[in-house]
Amino acid sequence: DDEKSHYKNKIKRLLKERDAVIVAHYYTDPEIQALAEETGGCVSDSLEMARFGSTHPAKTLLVAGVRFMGETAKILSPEKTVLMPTLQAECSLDLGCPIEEFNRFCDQHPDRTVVVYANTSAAVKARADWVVTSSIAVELIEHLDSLGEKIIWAPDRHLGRYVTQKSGADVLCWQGACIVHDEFKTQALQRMKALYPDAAVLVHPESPQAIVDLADAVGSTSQLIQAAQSLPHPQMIVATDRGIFYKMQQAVPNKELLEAPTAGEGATCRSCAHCPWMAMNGLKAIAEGLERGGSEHEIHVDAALREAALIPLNRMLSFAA
Ligand code: CIZ
Ligand code: SF4
Repeated sequence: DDEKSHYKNKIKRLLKERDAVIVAHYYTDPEIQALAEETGGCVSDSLEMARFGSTHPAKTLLVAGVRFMGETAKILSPEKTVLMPTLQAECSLDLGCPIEEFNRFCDQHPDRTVVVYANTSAAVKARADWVVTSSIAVELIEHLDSLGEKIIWAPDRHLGRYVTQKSGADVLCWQGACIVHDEFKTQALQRMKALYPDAAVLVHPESPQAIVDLADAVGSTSQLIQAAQSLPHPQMIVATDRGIFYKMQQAVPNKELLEAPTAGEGATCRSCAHCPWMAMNGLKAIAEGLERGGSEHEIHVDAALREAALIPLNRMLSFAA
């Protein structure tokens, strides 16, 4: 409608004026992903967002996602201005792993290599030996295990359990969870599988064990999009944020994508399976972020933290390369 096209036009003008590009996550709303694509930005997982932001020549990055993604962009590209639609877009994994407690945890286990998920604050990354995203978590833990290292994993307990099972490594796990993936419901998913016997079940490993056990494919957002292409099934039941449907449907235009159930007993849920913080990245907020910048929109990372966090982040990028 009129208001939307007003904001879209405004955003396009501001992107040019500010020499800016949109770096959007798969979980943002479809219109945000479409706008990122239309304006030469990227839509991807947090690993590719980091890579795209650090290699793109634009002076300004507008990160449509959650705060840790903006911080990562700033750590990798301190010379760039990093703006976000809102700095209030948090993540339950980041919030559930405060640095003081995490430092105490690590101090109690000095013999362990510290591996943290990208969904953490700059301070937690600064304490870590390695940063990982879900797309490389299993490979990295297998690699460290083959070197005989014992591991601290933080913050997602489900992903931690998953990589432990896959690798057989000695992993001590922080007990955080993603409020979106933690909500997928086993019995409702079993009923849905019975209703759609030809469907494959695609699951993000931030989901509970019982959901992972029902999966035909388990993987990061990018890996789930690949699985939707390579599996022969005509329908896909997808257990991750429904924002992923935008890019997944582009990849498999002739397949039917169904949301895995979250709302407990009964039918599938249409209002769940979407991260409330990702949903804060609307058109209006993006326009405001680009127009105003300043303390409500610009990401700053303390110089000492930045230097310390850059080391495990660069290790992640080299390992993934
Ligand atoms: O759950 C998230 O926020 C994910 C999947 C982040 C990422 O690595 O792209
Ligand atoms: Fe964090 Fe979960 Fe939202 Fe991703 S979907 S940003 S892990 S709360």
